Amino acid sequence: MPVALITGITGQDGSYLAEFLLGCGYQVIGMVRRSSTVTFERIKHIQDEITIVQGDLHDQSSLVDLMETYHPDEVYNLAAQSFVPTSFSQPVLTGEVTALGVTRILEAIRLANPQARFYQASTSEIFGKVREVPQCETTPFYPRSPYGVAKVYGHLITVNYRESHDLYAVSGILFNHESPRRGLEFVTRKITHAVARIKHGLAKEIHLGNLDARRDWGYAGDYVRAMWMMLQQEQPSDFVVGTGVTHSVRDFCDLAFSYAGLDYHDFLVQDERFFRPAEVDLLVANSSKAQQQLKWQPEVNFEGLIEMMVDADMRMVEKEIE
Ligand code: NAP
Ligand code: F7E
Repeated sequence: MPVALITGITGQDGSYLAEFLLGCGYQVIGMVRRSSTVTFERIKHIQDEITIVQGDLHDQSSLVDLMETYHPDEVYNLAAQSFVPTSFSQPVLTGEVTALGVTRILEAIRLANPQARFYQASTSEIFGKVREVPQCETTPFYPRSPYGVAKVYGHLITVNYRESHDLYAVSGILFNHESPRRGLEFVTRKITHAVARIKHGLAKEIHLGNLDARRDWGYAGDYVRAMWMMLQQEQPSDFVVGTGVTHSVRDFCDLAFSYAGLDYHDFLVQDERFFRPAEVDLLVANSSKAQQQLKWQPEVNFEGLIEMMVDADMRMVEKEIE
């Protein structure tokens, strides 16, 4: 039975990846950080099938211990401070976890488990103020937030360990991917959750920032498959993963409200608090390398994603008011 270690298993992607790897017959070890309350909401349905262990990307010895104890065949580093606005207010913490945390886990692998295959959760945020459209593996980086800067470090240190220490280490440059398990502060989930609350009379408006920003939004369940595929190749290499289609925040809002029979103009309040000091205006992926080499294709499109998220939030709100 192959063994996979997932950091960030309590997050959106961690939960989908754990489900996927269990389905492939893996023993799944999920690293969680200590907290005073339980953070297993997204994995409670599979909790009995996975091994939960404590560790933290701040703490080198906890990572080395995990490598020595479990000798995972595959390590997926999904843990990060992943919310862009928080990276502006907590830039040092973001650098510690999202940047240096990658070196700590690579060091643990190098010292205690060098045969492991390593996946780093890289991001389209490294392209930031984009130098070309669409963006592919060779597009120059121009991050626009402390999060993006930290992820550039994580990306390049992964390449460096591959080239210097002969590790099988890859960075998956994933564009935005969403789901009913997306954190409530991210714009897609903030919108679909608001749609459900407004529809049920629990809220009257939604406050948003920049409606003109464009993103290439896909479904998280599709993207975790690509992570696994990257670790099954003969040679390690980095891949861009996205749908190749871009939409504005306004488009997302329009479709989500319309799907529930509402007009977003009646509920939207533009709010300065949600604008960013520097914005990423346009992201759209050129995933031809992933399509050709990995044979990866997304299965859920933009409209399907919005419907899935609105439906799930409607069910959630209905349960709350039962
Ligand atoms: P998420 O929902 O925010 O999950 C982040 C995870 O990291 C959580 O499990 C969190 O644990 C954990 N974590 C945070 N700090 C930690 C620390 N110091 N030590 C150990 N664990 C820590 O993120 P996601 O959307 O699933 O994304 C997964 C990864 O892909 C992240 O690295 C993100 O930056 C990257 N990424 C995401 C997207 C996207 O569109 N979703 C696109 C490209 C790249 P708690 O539950 O305890 O907070
Ligand atoms: O913002 C605009 C905002 O926070 C998307 C993370 O997973 O994907 C994610 O980062 C856009 C931005 O995601 C609000 O200005 C408008 O232009 O949903 P988001 P993100 O910043 O793209 C990348 C790939 C990652 O790697 C990250 O970890 O929406 N926007 N009004 C708003 N955004 C938020 N959050 N809230 C608003 O009210």
